Amino acid sequence: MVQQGQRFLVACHRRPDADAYGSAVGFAAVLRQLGKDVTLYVPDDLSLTLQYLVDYVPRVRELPPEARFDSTWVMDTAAKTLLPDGLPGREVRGPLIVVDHHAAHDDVGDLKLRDTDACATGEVIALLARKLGVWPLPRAAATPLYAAIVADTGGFRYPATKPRTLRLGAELLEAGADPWEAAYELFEGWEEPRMKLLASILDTLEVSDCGRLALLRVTRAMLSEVGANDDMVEGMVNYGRMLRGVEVAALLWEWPTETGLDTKISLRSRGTADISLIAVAMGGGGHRNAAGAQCSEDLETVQVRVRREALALLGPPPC
Ligand SMILES: [Mn+2]
Repeated sequence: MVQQGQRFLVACHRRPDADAYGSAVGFAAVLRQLGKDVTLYVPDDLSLTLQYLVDYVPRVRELPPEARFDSTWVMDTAAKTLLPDGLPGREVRGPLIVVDHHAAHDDVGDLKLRDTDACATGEVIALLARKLGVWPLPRAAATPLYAAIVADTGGFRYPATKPRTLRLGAELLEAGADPWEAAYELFEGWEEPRMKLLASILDTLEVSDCGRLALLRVTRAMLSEVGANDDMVEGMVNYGRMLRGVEVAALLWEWPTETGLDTKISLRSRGTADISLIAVAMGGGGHRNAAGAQCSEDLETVQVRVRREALALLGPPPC
């Protein structure tokens, strides 16, 4: 599929995170190295965190109407609803190949390059590049793929970090990725409103059920009070999990829709609790230790439901 084609469309899921966008930029750079014509299509706004990757392969936010492609590759996308806006039909885009590391939510893509053992979609792309003989990688691919892997492993900390992950990290550094640049851009370098938002979110902390459940919340009023946006909420749920003894952390997040306010739920767990079960019960999905859902009820109602589901998962309180 890669060898024969010449015109490639590369994209990633909506509201891209570093794994989705880094994988797309990295794969586009690999294809360029192979002499292919590549269109990197990412219509969404990019968070500040991802800005340091934008120059490696410039993206387009709209496709020219006359564009035709031999194949289309979408990164890190486990469900049809996550496909980017404006993805053209089959006659324009050719076959749709999904590159991913999530267990699939639904049948998306004509072809799948899925490895649920991979720590990130960026790892799947790096292995593909190696197979294609683009190795060592050019820096334009190494930098975004390093970002993808560092982000999805929490800086080589989460259990998906395997010896081979660190070996791949070393090879990406040899190919020109900069570890401090990635760490600063992905995990530090906060804007002042985000820091203030963290303070107000921490203020909502409720610990219950013998210290096993931590609940945090964020409302529209909290966001506007400090001038923060929704991108800045990303990752805040981890502060709940950081508390010693907490097994399930949930962040409840007011989310505007056309008709009113939904509540988004971000879930994290530590240890054996499989919180994807809570997410599924709430109409969402995800991984064992990181999952989420969106409900049409208000924050208070959702909080009661989440607590009930968490108790069902954790069993009766031991204290
Ligand atoms: Mn990912």
